[in-house]
Amino acid sequence: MKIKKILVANRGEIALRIMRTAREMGIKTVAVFSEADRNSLHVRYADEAICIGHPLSNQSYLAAKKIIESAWKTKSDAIHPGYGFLSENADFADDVKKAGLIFIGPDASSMRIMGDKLSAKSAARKFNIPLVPGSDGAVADHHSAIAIAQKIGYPLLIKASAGGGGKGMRIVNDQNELDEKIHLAMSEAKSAFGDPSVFIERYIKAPRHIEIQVLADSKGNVVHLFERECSVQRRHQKVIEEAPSSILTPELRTLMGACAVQVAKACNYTSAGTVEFLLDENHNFYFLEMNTRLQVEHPVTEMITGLDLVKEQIRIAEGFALPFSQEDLVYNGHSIEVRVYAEDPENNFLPDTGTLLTYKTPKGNNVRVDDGFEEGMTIPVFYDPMIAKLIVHGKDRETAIRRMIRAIDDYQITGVKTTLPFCRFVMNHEAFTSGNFTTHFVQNYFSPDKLSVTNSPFDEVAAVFSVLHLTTNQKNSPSAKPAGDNTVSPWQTNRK
Ligand code: MV4
Repeated sequence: MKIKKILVANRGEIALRIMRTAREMGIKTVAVFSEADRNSLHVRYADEAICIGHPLSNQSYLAAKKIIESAWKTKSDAIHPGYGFLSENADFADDVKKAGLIFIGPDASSMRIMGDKLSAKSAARKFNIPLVPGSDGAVADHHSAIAIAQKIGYPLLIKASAGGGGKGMRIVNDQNELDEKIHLAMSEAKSAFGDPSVFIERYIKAPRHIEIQVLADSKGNVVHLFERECSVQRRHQKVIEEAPSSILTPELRTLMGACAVQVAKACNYTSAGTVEFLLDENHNFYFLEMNTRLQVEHPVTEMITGLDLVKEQIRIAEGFALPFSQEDLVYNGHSIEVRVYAEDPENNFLPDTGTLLTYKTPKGNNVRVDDGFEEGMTIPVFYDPMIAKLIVHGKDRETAIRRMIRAIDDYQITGVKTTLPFCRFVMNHEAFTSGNFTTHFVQNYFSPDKLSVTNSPFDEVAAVFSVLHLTTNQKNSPSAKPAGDNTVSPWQTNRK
């Protein structure tokens, strides 16, 4: 079925990003907004806009009934949930369908399987996906917990089945701690999620977080769009993402990609989804969980594949088969994204909401800024303090890092503190530039005093290069080709 009008049940940069693609496809757009977002860009950009209530999320962007009624009122055919808010709410996906509307995302049944970590693991187990050694199901009692712990060894990790994204996890160093930590984890899980089920896994000490983007249509075709490296995180909040990962070999990429496709098949997935893996120091990988939504960091995948993931989601929701097979898919170059938050990295990343007195985004070749603000706008206190995503592409990782540093330097924001200086610190850090880092990067290397050091390790290299450049230019003809990025078109091999 051809979709003619989409209601976007979200706000900020992702609402705008979805509407742009809809517009390119000739699809009308409807914005919903809270009273705090009356003057925001997604409201102005949409063809129609409906106020759905009070600034508090549970009275606006989480108010499923009001959103579905807005879709009816505007005669929308479909709802795109973006990320966060209702995007992984299976009941909402069901209600949208029952209301005669298309939910642009997976089926509620896939969301339910993957929303519960234990059912996700048992679905994956049936498809022989590598899992972290641990309990096969919820921890039943004291004796079975001790038996499992002895089998897998310490340290181990207790996780809440209803958790995810790091919520409700506890490390257990030895048997003395086991009982107490299980009880703590269970009561925490019960009060946080209403479900006390916990399970045990071996604790992987210094992993990398690698996730695979998948696309699945309603005809049973599933492909992967390679990986994203998301190891640079702070308190389970991703800060920097890149594609490809500097640590994967082509063989490992193919293997993990094939596993991700199997995970998608294990829950009859459709639409765009992400399969998360941990990679240990011996390059063993383990399936962790699946995110059943479009992710914040999806642009790095778009930059290296030339695809528009929202367009693919919409085409899949319309019932079309994927227009490519796995063999058609190639990636080109390297892409990095940094998240620009209104947070003060010198003050424990405290949210710093306020007005963007100066707001000038970086421009130029292979720089993309996905944001939802303009100069003079105020960042509302009610929502996530992300101002923008800054994304670059380059022919290789070093080019992308240099471009990112340039773009960070070109970004001008005053009025609120941002994480840009922190992102510059990461780009310049030897552990990052060498590719030799883990999920402990921030904990291992960052302290606020590091932000005053602005000299790049590239500065020295750049100085050497400029001397070399001068000497070679004297020898070469002035028409010598500049070292541009576009020697190969990234897009020509992507589509049949
Ligand atoms: C783990 C782990 C080590 N061992 N599981 C954190 C979020 C959730 N998706 C799973 N997480 C982890 N699970 C085992 N068996 C370490 C983490 C973890 C982590 C994972 C990915 C990215 C950043 C992280 C930071 C701390 C802990």
